[in-house]
Amino acid sequence: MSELILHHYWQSPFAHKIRLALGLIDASWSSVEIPRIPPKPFLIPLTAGYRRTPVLQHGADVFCDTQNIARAIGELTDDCRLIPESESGRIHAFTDWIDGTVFNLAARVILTSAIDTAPPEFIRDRAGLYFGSNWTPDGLKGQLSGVILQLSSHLKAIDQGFSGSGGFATRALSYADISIAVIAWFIRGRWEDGPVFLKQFPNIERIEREIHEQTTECYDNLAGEAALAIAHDSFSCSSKGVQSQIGCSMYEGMRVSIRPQAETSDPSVIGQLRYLDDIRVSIDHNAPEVGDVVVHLPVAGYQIQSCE
Ligand SMILES: N[C@@H](CCC(=O)N[C@@H](CS)C(=O)NCC(=O)O)C(=O)O
Repeated sequence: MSELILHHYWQSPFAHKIRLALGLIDASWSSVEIPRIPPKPFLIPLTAGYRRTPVLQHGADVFCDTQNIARAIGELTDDCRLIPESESGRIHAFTDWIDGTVFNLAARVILTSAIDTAPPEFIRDRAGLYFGSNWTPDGLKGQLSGVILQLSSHLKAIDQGFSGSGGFATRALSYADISIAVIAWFIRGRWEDGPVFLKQFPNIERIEREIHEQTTECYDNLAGEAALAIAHDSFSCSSKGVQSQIGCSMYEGMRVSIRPQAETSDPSVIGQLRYLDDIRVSIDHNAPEVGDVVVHLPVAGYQIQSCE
């Protein structure tokens, strides 16, 4: 069994990003398969309510959101190939934009195209997460052409950003290239026009191919109950302390709620503030199934609010 435990399901594009990230640095991991829609009984006790996929567990430390997970993989494995220090700002800014703007457009195209065929409860769940509460099937269908145009405009810009060989931000392939490859993998596999659509972007297709050729998949399977037991038997040594910020009044031990900034149906994550810097927020959480754990989220893209 590996110390890195990925809670995921195989169809998830964000989880695929992390599987590829682990694969690009030859890291081995344990796979806990979780359901595609709630309830997620072996995930929620660990995450203080965070329900998205994937989640990376390392003992009693629980890392949510792929931006944060990619960073954590570098820290936990001491391997900076995914996000080389000198390019870290550029890679994070770029992948943040891909995960938000570009992924959201791709998800709109794929969900709209599947609206009459996918299980209704799946469409309802995902539309609530990605489009907020005011969506209608006809509204989504009416916007489809405009959404495809936006998606192709962004992909064209990315495609033109490559200089013939190597990666987008670095000569060797990095996390930025993985993010691009996953968008292509998602569009190719889930939208029937995807393979033809992608032919317009030869550099993106090259990166998708090279990333999948250069990654190994080294994992074993672990039951959800066993992962909870590992958290229960572990102790987090993660940092404590709250960095001060102008105009901001947060302190260690404060009870906070954390949720995505966008309008979504995600539940809030609630706990005691343990650590906060420019990049990461960590909370102490306790549940009978896992004992004391620390849940880590990124600051960018999440609203942290006092519950006191
Ligand atoms: N910002 C999050 C987004 C993750 C996300 O939206 N994942 C999708 C799966 S690809 C999800 O959680 N879907 C709902 C679910 O699995 O319950 C991240 O980077 O990890």
